[in-house]
Amino acid sequence: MDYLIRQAAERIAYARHLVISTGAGVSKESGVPTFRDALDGLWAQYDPTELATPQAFQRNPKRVWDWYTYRREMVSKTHPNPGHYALAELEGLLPKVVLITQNVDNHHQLAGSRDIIPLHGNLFAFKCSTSCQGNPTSIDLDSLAPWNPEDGPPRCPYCNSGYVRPDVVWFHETLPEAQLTRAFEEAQNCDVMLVVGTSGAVYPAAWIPIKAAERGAFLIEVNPQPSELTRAMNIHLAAPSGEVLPQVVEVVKQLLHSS
Ligand code: BV8
Repeated sequence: MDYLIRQAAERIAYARHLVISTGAGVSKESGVPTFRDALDGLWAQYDPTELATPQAFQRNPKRVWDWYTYRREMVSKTHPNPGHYALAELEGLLPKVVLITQNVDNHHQLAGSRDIIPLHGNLFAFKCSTSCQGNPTSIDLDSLAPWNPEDGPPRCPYCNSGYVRPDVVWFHETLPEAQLTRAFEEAQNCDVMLVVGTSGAVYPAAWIPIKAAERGAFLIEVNPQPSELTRAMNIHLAAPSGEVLPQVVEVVKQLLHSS
């Protein structure tokens, strides 16, 4: 593994334009379960891809709202891990670093990454389910009059008819166009891409590393398991990101310091 870490660090240290693409695995060591981890207790009986849909919210707003409340409360007790901080540190070491994330837990922001493209929204942001003032009709939950949580989500304060919902991208919903367009542009212009903690199972996010590879970028994957993207990788560091990313960044710093 040390040899591969050195190989990866050499590519990253001299990258002109590094793009980082992360999935839920980068937050695993923070204690945030990935979609594929069975959630405990009440939620273990539900398939997340069934709950994270507009249809599920339409059918049973309270169940979906309660699932997100459970996840928000769980995530708010967790913190960025050394992997998040290592990725944030790269921004100050290299000429251009852009971080694309599928995650909605806000940990990259908390760890100090600045140039972030959030593809799937944010667990701690809210909007009107009918986009009554345009998409998104952002809502500050703390500014709402108290409501009875037994009744499920509160009503939108603007139209009082739509429900308040999490500002995340559900399955069968399109991703925010500006974010997706920029993510593909960055992927097609980078010379090195670091893919961390994603199964590559969800589209269109899974296309992003493929676009980079098609343009000749050097791809490095960090994932204890092979993913659906491993075949496209030049290097696969088969280790937890919280352990191996700090080691990679340490070698990057040595290389930059000695050059
Ligand atoms: C859309 C936010 C247009 C919500 C999420 C082709 C093209 C376009 C669309 C599709 C397509 N084929 C199918 C589709 C439809 C669908 C899709 O992709 N379905 C999949 C299931 C096949 N895509 C969509 O619906 C997208 N919308 O394209 O709009 C459209 C419109 C109508 C009809 C068709 C198309 C919207 C997708 C976004 C969904 N929202 N999240 C919320 O969070 O509640 S997706 C959610 O699941 C995550 O954001 C993440 O993206 C995804 C996967 O989650 P996880 O499994 O938890 O994480 P990940 O996959 O990253 O795997 C964890 C990895 O970590 C593993 O590999 C593991 O080994 C690794 N790991 C574990 N420990 C560690 C680790 N790695 C490092 N260190 C460790 N310690």
